[in-house]
Amino acid sequence: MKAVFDCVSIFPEMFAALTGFGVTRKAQEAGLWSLALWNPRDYADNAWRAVDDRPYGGGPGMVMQAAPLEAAIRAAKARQQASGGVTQSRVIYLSPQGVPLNHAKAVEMTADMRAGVGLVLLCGRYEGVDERLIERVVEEEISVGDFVVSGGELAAMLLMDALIRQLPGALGDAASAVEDSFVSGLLDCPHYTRPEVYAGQAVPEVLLSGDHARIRRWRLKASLARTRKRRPELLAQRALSAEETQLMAEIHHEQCGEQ
Ligand code: 9D3
Repeated sequence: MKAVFDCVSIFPEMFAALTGFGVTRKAQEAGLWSLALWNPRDYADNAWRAVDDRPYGGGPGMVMQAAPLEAAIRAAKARQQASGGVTQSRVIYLSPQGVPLNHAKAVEMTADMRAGVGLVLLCGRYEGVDERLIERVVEEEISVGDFVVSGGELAAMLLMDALIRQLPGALGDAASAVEDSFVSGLLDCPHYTRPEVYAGQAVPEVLLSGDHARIRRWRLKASLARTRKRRPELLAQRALSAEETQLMAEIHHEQCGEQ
């Protein structure tokens, strides 16, 4: 089943970042996913196509009005149901107040899409959208992290990219998605390519050895050391194998020796 996305946005042209480039473009050309864009301005009831107004209660900025957003979302849902294959549409509002996106969530959502769930992604601008619209039609709110961006479009594209690259056949090398950082619960190891010496820095000798067992162990150790240094909370959430425990002990001793 093809993954079906519909995005509601006043800046539909932004989505060319996904449809025009790289893995996501190739996957769309291969028919693995489809996208339809819905501009709420097309559903505005005024000649100047305004879809925002001043907030009740006062304060800075503007709020997106419920009616044109609801009309665009209904049109998106109708297209999904008619597209064939979609058995259920899920309306998601990308919002700073949402549940933070993570890899486990992305895996779950990709599985849902493969099983026939179409996503309708609502992208807000200005200060946000009228709460009554959220109560009426939004099923889930998702944030992409604890930082502020200018609107929901880039967040929607991050989410879509994370889902699309997991679709079977989306990545040239089938192994890439499984070996990804976070799939293993660890940060990735360093990577090197030609030349063998760059700016006086040589590639670690082990990577030139051809000894695949040693290389695998070196990479695992480098991943563990990086994760311990940069993201210790990831290690706290994850069990270690016997080999990983051994490597962590080595890392610990080497760090002590550096003091
Ligand atoms: C002063 C209150 N701000 C809310 C935290 C105002 C505000 C900031 C940014 C209102 C809307 C936005 C636009 N952001 C998004 O639409 C957004 C977002 C984000 O800013 N961070 C992380 N994830 C997301 S998903 C959508």
